[in-house]
Amino acid sequence: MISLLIACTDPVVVDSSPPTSESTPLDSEAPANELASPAPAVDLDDAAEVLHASFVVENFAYNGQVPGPTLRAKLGDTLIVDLENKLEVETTIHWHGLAVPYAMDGVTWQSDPIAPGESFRYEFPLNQAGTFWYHPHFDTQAQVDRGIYGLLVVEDPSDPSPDREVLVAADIPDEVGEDGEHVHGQHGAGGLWTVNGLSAPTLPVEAGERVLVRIVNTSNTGYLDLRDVRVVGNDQGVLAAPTDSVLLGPGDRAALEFLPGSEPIEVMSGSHSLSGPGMEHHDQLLFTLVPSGSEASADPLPFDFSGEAATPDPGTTDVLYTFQGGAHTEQWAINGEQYPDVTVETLQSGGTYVIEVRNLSPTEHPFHLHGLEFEVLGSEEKRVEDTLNVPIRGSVRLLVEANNVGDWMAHCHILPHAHGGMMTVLRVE
Ligand SMILES: [Cu+2]
Repeated sequence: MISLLIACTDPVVVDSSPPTSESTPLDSEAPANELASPAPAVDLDDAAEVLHASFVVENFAYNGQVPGPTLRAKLGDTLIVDLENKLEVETTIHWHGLAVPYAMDGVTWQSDPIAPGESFRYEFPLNQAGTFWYHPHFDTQAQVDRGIYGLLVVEDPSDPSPDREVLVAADIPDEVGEDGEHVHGQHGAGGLWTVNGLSAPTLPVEAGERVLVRIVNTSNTGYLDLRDVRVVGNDQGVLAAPTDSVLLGPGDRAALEFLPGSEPIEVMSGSHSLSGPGMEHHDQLLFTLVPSGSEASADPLPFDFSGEAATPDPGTTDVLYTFQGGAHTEQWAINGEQYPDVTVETLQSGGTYVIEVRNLSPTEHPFHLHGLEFEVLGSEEKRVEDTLNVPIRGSVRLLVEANNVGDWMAHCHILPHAHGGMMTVLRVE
């Protein structure tokens, strides 16, 4: 029994086909251009509170599917993933957005990656609800670009259940060439979005349904600029208050609620790229909700938006990161240093700290921190994230509780930038 069937007693349409050990690319037998969630992982454990999956990574896919098997569990469950590496190169799995124990984080700062032919067991409790994803953190830009990633949802049982839920990985194919270096797919260079591998698919829904779409930007370099949508969740679960737009840099996620009546709803990404808003390309259609029936739009789901105010900015700064570099040099640095030749900043476990990230470069950079969440200071409502865009010449101030001991990667999630050195280490001891 897989945990999602236990968790969802309402008639939620989600990953509903019976899992088999023979993976299929998508879980429905939908016509070729209909959007469906990536097929769920098979749960090898009978216990409701344990999700135990077995992955073989081979031919640049987990269990032969891109995106990889969807992992779906509940807050408080334990996740176990056995990974067998049948690639000809080393790999790891990083659990993007989850504050896992350091040894489970999939980074190779102090430990070796998983060699070809070797296996590794990842095991940790799921203590955060939200929309997450998993991907290698070794030769990351080449491995992620070739499709080695999957989606991970941790449900909060206190959240309301939608009538239909769809998980979406938005990606730009062929961003990195065979040499692992060349970026083809930036907006403006001809790259177009796909969702779960499909170009502008339809999503069949019923008029009057409440539809939740969890969307993850799995691209190496692209920005999703979603407007005129109802955003109910971000990286780290339900927002303090819903919003009507969201900018998702690489690695970032959102939960969108759609309330279709009888009219189709087109979901577009606006014009935003590494060069900022409106510079390089036109709006692009991601997918279209196509309702059947004639019911009127339903009322929104009763999410428990806290309305909580942001923590006042203490005004002090404990750690300052400056993002530097430029596309003309392909040299990317934080505080003038390039990974792995970096100064390790240290926080004391139990303390609360302010990190300021300043972008001194002429391109945008999404800041991602492993192992710890941060609150975005200066927001209207309280906003907790793990991936946040830092605009060109802009800065962000982040409040961090140092509650997880480890050497955590802090980096730009534009993967060619991270690969080019824009990565550092924040130690909690
Ligand atoms: Cu960057």
